[in-house]
Order: sequence, then structure tokens, then C-alpha cells
Amino acid sequence: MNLFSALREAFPEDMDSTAIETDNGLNYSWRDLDRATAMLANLLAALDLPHGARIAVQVEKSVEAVMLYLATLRAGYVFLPLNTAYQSAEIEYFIGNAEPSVVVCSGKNFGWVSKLAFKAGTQHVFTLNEDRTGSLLERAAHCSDQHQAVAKADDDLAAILYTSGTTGRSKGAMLTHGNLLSNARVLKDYWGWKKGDVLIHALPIFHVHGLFVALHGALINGSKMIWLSRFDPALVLKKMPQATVFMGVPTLYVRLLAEPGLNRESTRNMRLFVAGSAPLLLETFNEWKARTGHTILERYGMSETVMLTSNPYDPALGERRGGTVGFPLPGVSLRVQDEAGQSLPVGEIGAIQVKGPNVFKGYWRMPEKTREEFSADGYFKTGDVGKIDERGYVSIVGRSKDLIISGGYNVYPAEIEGYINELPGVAESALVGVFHPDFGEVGVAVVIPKPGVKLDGDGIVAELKSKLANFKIPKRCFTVGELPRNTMGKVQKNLLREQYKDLFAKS
Ligand code: MCA
Ligand code: AMP
Repeated sequence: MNLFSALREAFPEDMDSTAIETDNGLNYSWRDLDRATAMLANLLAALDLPHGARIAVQVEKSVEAVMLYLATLRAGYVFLPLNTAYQSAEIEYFIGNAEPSVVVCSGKNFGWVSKLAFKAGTQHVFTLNEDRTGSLLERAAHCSDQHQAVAKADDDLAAILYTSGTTGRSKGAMLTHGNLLSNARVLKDYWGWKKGDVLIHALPIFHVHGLFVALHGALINGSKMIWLSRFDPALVLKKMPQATVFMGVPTLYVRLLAEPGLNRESTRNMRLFVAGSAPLLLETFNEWKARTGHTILERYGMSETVMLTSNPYDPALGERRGGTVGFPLPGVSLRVQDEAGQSLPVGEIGAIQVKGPNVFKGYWRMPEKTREEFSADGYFKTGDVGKIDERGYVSIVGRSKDLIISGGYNVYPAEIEGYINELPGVAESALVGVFHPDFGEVGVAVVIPKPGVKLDGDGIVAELKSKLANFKIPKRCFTVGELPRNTMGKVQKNLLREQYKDLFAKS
């Protein structure tokens, strides 16, 4: 079934009631969503795009951007969201790799984005700004507001989400209508979504958490959203009395805890707080409970799999245990294996592998890579390391993939080291993740200059800022004479992490 059709079926009877209320005082009804997505879908249909065409979108968060996503599903094309922080080298790679037929960007970026897009063979480049201006809406305004959703099978592609690779370039995870819809339905049930729920949507909409978990969650329950264009802790607190559900990465909870107004009274109307995308510190989990009386529900997922595990909402299934990511969701099989490929007994630490209707179809145009990441019996290798306790709760204790998760965004050291190594005077570099009280983890770069060259760490950081998305920039950069190595000559990143572990520690 087309995911859009399933979401559309869940729209409430009263189509004139509010579907989305924005932080700049606009109200969108369910009828507005239906009509605008029809107009945009008709615009896409009129472009006569090839079957399976990709629609790549790098725009600021807005309700119209959501409409474009829904319209892409409705018209049967494939949505490709791109983080607004990505710079030209990053965008050039994504566009070159995905070969989208349509690119939609902010008006301010039209010059450089359209140049890259046309070079890669894209036929149409539109603009969409956060204030509802741009060529996309101008063109759609002439289209009919009636549109019959294109029929889709469960296995048909709905979206491609790029996730950085541990080695080499980013991989496009191909998610199907069936992946996304099955996960949305499971979560609706598992998290007890009910009539009258209102979601505060404060996350970006170019990754799984904000685009799928939060957005689908509200839509498939016909629930209203309070739409914040960016996360602002004071505004979230102000809106809580009118809401029931909030979702965030751990950094959002840390920042909310810094608000003196966060207490039992301000959260009294809330039903559910969901956290994920990065490890939630037990300290944050406990402090939240003490301040608000609410127990955060932590869950675990990936771009390749959408949601995999969740702490229970229903107390009959068990309590929400801090430091764990809960149980495999209904329909998900999860196992922990040793290096020899044997499943491990309860409590033992190993590689987490998963299978289920939510697991993606493979990496875009990377059949080899796809094969490597699946076991012979069809389990996807997550690259996360964890264990399952005697009651079935899963805990993630580390990662076998060299990945830093900073404020909920992924940073792959190999990519950043590649950029640093290309800078003049650099012989070698290593990027490690260290504790940070706000972002959870941040990257610290350690660089060896070429013989006779004097390099300045701040200068290297400044150079990187002009090339890479801001969240990938190392928070500090040190120059050293040598890096610690093992007998094989491999850099011992664990020793670097140990050396810099207190760099940002709370005083
Ligand atoms: C901003 N900065 C960051 C980050 N964000 N540095 C490290 N990590 C970050 N995440 C830096 C900027 O470079 C800038 O540095 C300074 O912080 C202020 O930037 P600004 O844009 O004003 O920051 P902000 O608006 O305060 O953003 C912080 C944020 C944002 C709200 C925590 O990062 C965010 O929305 N994170 C959520 C990401 C998310 O949705 N992840 C879900 C992925 P300077 O001043 O030096 O220039 S989905 C997923 O992971 C899976 C599948 C799952 O399970 O959900
Ligand atoms: P992404 O590549 O953005 O899809 O990030 C997926 C990764 O985020 C997973 O493989 C985990 O390493 C991490 N992740 C997501 N949720 C959690 C969580 N609740 N606790 C720890 N790590 C998490």
C-alpha cells in the first residue's frame, strides 16, 4: 500500500480541524494538507518523470517541506531529504550518486545547488523557502487540488536516506513503503497513541527521527502537531500544557533540564516523552524523572531499519529501564552474536543483528556493500554492540563501527580525517569522540604535521568550516609529534579517547 494513502486514511473526519499549528501563528487544517499535497503531487506528475525518480530536497524546516514529502509519496516517487548543514562538496556527492530528477533547495542556495544539479543531469530545480515563497509553490498553485495516490506495493521505494560510511563515501539506505508503514503502525500501537494526542515537533525533518518517527506517529493517529521550526527549550516548555507527546535526541532533554521552569506542573498534561538517536545518559533519565515525575521512554533505531527496539509504554509489559533501549518491537527479531557468528547467551556482549519488515532493501547502487552487511540468513548487521538481559531488555554498550554521535547527528571519523589529510602541511590525523555535556559526544582531531611544518589547530578547524556541515567540525584540534600505535602500526584511538576524555567534562 502507498504509505501516503495509509496516512491519509487516518485523517480525522473533521477535515477543517487543525492538523498543524506553527510557531509563527499559522494553522493548517487536514483539508489544507490534503489539497496542498494533491497540488504538489500533480505538479510532480506533470513533469513526466521516469519511474522511481528521486526528488532530492535540501530546505529549511517548514510545513510546506512536509507537504512536499507527502506529495512525493502520493505521486509515487522517491524522497531524498538532505541535511541543511551540508555544504557544496557534500551535496555534489549526494546529487551525483542519487541522480535525482528533481532538486528542491532554498532560494538563497539556488545558484550553487542548481549548477551542481544540472551538471549531474537533474532536469528540474525548484526553490522552497521557509516563508512559503519559491518557485515550487508558485508552480503548484496552478495545479488541481484533486489527486488519486499512485498505487504502490510494500516493496516499492519510498525514500533514500544517506548514512555516512565507516570507510569511503556515504551510502543511500533504500526504504520502502512497507518498511515505513509497518514501523509507523507498530509504534502507534506500542506507544499507545490515542485520540486527543498532540505532538510537539521540534526535530529536523531530514532524518529518521523527525521525518518518520515523529511525523508518521502524529499523522497515522490523526493527531495535531505543534510545529517548531527549530528547537527552542523555552518555547517547548511554553507549549507543553497544550501537548501530550514529545520526542527528542538526548541533547534536547539536557537543554530542557537547564530550564528552571521544567517541573511537574509544566509537564502535567504530557503523556509521553520519547528519546533516541544517541545514548541517553542515566543521569539525564533520572534527573528528568525527579524533576517532572515522567519516565522517559528510550528507543533505538537506524536509518537502515527505522525503529528496532523500545522500552514499553504499557506498564503491563514491564517498566521503562534507564540505560536500556527496551525490547525488540513486535515483528523485529534481534540477536547478539560473537565474532564467529554464534548467538550469545543472555548477558553476553556481542554484535547486534536484526531482521523484520522494517529492515531496508539495501544500499542504493551498492549491491556488494549490501551483501556484506547482511548475514547468510538475512539478518542486518547494525554495527552496534550490545547485550540482552534475562528479562529481554536490550542495552547498547558500544559500536563496532567507528562513529561519533554528536547531538544526534552522525559523524564518521574517516570522512573528516580525509578532509584534514588533504590540507597543506598535514601528514596524518585521527578524529576521536569524547564526552560533551551538551552534545553527548563531540569530535576532537589530533594531527601530525609534515616534517618541518608548523600547523595551528584553530587554523585547521577554520579551514574545515568552509568545507563541511557544521556538526562535523571537530570542537578542538591538537597538533602532536606522533600518534599512539599498536604493533601493527594502527592508531590506537582508545588511548586518544582516554587522553582527551575530560576535555569538556563538567567542572
Ligand atoms: C549544532 N552544532 C553542533 C550540533 N548542532 N555541534 C555538534 N553536534 C551537533 N549536533 C554546533 C554548530 O556547528 C554551531 O557551532 C553551534 O553548535 C550552534 O549551532 P546551531 O545550529 O545554533 O545549533 P542548535 O540549533 O542549538 O542545534 C543543536 C541541536 C541540533 C538542536 C541539538 O543539532 C539538532 O537538532 N539535533 C538533532 C539531530 C537529529 O534529529 N537526529 C536524529 C537522526 P559553531 O558556533 O562553532 O559554528 S535520526 C537517527 O539518528 C536514528 C535513526 C534514530 O534512532 O533516530
Ligand atoms: P543513523 O545512522 O543516523 O541511522 O544512526 C543510527 C545509530 O544511532 C545506531 O546504529 C546507534 O548506534 C545509534 N542509536 C540510535 N538510537 C540509540 C539509542 N537509543 N541509544 C544508543 N544509540 C542509539
